[in-house]
Amino acid sequence: MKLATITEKTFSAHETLRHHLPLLAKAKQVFEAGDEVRFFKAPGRVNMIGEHTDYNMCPVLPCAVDKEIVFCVRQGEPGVIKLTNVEDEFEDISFSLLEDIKPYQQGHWGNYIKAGAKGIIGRCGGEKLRGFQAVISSTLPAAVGMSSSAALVVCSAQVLHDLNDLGLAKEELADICATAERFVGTAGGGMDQAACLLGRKDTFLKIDFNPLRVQRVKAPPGAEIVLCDSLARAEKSGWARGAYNRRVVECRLAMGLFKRYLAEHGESPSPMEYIGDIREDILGKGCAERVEGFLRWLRPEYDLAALAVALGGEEDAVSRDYLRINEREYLSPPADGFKPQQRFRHVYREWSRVEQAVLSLAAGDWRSFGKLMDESQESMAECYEISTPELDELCRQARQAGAFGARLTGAGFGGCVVALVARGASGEFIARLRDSFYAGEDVAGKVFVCRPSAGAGEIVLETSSS
Ligand code: NG1
Repeated sequence: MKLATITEKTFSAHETLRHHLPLLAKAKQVFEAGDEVRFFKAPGRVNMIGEHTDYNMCPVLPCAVDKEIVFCVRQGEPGVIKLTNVEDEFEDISFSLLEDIKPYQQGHWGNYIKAGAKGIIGRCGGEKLRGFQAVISSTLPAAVGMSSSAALVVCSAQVLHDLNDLGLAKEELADICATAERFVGTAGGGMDQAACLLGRKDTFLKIDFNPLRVQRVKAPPGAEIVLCDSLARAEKSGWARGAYNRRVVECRLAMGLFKRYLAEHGESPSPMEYIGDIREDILGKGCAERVEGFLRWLRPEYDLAALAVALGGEEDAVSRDYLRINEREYLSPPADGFKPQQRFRHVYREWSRVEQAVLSLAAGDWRSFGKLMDESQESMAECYEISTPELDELCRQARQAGAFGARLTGAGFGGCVVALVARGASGEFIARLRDSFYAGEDVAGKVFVCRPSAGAGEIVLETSSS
């Protein structure tokens, strides 16, 4: 569609684009009136339950939501990507797909765009790819646990994919984007990219990994999702990255120790790599009993020397085999010791909560669902140590204000709480939280209702006058 034919009226009439009016004005400044443009969106996600389970190949239960990043795209010079953000605080970026793509400094927003491009190049090669120029706009808050980072990665990959007619399945694109986002430095799992790409209106997604599988579950018609910002920030490109990567390593260590435990108890080795492999079809009957025995066998904390003894190797070998984050980095052992027992306990039980949550949804039992959310929060605070005093307090006040359940959502260490509230009661719920947690201040943009929405893809504008 020619840019000149797109009016403010067209934008305002569209259910998504009407939230991105500054995008049209900016595109008209940056592009020529005669340019053919296309629009793409990538939504954020809210994870309802199943936290820090994805990189352990255990299931999650998120939904894509109605807050998103939108790209207005025109074809660019071959092999070059250029981006302008509607927000002036984000500088313009430009890079070539034909050279080795090096990251900007840590925390730069352009790294997520580069990650998406790198993912596509890694899968399809970069030589023949058409480049693009885009102006981008977002209604997705950053660093609150709604995966704005994954939305950028996915949108960049989706645009390259569609402009070049690459014909990949959404599931494959999700896997590519999940691997690609590690370019930014977190050893993350695959939940965010899968939720962003595979979302559907009024639907929760039960996502299993290795291989990626999605079961679509109807979102509770009798309940609403309310997101509440704890106002504490956890920049995953900053300090929270180390705290996140530590959990990934501790789970890896827990699996190494689990295999040692089984060997010490006379079991022959089985092909297990992740906590999600602790299943009857791999391990045989009696998984839960073995897990209970293992939890009793583990010590609460291990330093590197104790790990070497428990794993039966040298300290150097433990570092090499377990502490690696990416090609460049290894985790430094934490001063308070590794805590595989607590981490394992959270993940294994959280997995079971996800399975139960799906059953509660099918039964229309939002109260049970809410109770599972509360248990998840307790486990994240006590065992996984990813909650904060603000998040704990906000969850408590959300329950007092009438939520069926409330828990932090996303990586933790700050960001948002997700609360499940009876349909029609969100107004009263928000007012009560405003008066308590937010001490009567304006909560616009801090507490809001989210709706499960469609996943990433092209937005087609019908006609210039519609
Ligand atoms: P967010 O909230 O987007 O930082 C992170 C990981 C997920 C998942 C959750 C915890 C990335 C890109 N995302 O999400 O894979 O592990 O934490 O459940 O690392």
